[in-house]
Amino acid sequence: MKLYNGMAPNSLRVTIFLTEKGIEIPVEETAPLNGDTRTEGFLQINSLGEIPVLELDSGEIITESIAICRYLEELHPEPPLFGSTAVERARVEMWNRRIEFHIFGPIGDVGRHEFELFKSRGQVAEYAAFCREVFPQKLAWLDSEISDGRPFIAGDNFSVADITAAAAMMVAEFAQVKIPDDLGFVQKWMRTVQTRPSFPKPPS
Ligand SMILES: N[C@@H](CCC(=O)N[C@@H](CS)C(=O)NCC(=O)O)C(=O)O
Repeated sequence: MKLYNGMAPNSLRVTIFLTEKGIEIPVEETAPLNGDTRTEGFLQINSLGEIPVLELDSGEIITESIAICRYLEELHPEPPLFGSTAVERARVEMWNRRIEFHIFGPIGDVGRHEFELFKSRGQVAEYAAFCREVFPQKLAWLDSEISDGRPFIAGDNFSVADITAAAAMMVAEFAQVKIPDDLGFVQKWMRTVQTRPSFPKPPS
């Protein structure tokens, strides 16, 4: 197996997942900022020109961070990061999708329509500004959802939904979008996940 991965939010999801599982896979460093994902060679591997990409020993290619994580969960079920029971698995799926659409979506679109990397692909400044407005509203929604005191987004256990949300927060940090101070539950959740050994340490 080989993982094409690099410094990018969706790649980080897989990196955190691997560390949580204690799995090591050979990594081919692939830097979107250097154009590595848009070379002819890489486009043969993933026609969308994106990382992460998992290449299996059979040569089969798996893209999409969540699909890669799911495959790895099948091979290494412990510790479970997609839930252990039917209802837990449904809850994790539900929350992962909610986070992808409502949290990662708007902040990802800020990046897509503002960051230098995407300039040549067309950017709509008004849309980026709109997403900057929407993001804190969505965080307020998340804050009220987790105000029941659960430690993690999908309940009592750390899961891929937390990893997806944490990656979104890293995009927010890069885009210099602050989590509002009055969102105490989201703030508390951030502090909890940031202390996990699998999380990159913020620069001191
Ligand atoms: N839905 C995909 C998104 C992958 C993606 O957007 N990857 C970005 C980095 S976070 C990328 O490689 N971009 C390079 C480019 O657009 O050139 C996933 O979850 O893996």
